[in-house]
Amino acid sequence: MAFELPSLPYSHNALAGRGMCQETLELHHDKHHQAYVTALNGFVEKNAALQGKSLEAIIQLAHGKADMAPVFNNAGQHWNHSLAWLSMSPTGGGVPGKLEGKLIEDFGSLSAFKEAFKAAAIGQFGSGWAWLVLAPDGKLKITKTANASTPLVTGEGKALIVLDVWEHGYYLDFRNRRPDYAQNWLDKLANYEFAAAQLG
Ligand code: MN3
Repeated sequence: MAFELPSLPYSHNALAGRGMCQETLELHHDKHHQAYVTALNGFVEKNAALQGKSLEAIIQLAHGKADMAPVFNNAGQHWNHSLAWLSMSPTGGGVPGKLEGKLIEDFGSLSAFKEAFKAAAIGQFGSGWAWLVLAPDGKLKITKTANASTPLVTGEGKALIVLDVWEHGYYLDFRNRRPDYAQNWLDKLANYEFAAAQLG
């Protein structure tokens, strides 16, 4: 069965008052994300080894294989974007107590967490992603990946929420100002309720 573009969990203009305009979501979700899904389905159609496999299994299978780089890139981008939409909310920015306690435990303070996350988002040279993960040692950690890579293959932990720092994610709203995009996402868009729910 072909992979499908997941619907946005909010309307295209739901984040417009919080720093992400309707056109950004129309292009980013309906065009960019759809293109990754369409390309992935094209590869699966032509390669029996990929058929019937979950998205996660395809990502693991293609990881590190030069001849499967296009498969990895499109599968990874499908997975990363699917999580990225869930990582934002029209009521984002509020940190539930349970998660706040753990952020303070693992980063020292909420503002220290945000500074570290922002530094990762800024420090990712070129295209990529900044992540809050639950590391194998049980601590919350921040990590970044390039291009289509994902914590699914880096072994850094379970991805809780992710920020897309590809330029297509922020250029309409913030032009070249990635630090402002990251700060706005942390303060007004990030779905910390979803991150907390994922902690279990
Ligand atoms: Mn993107």
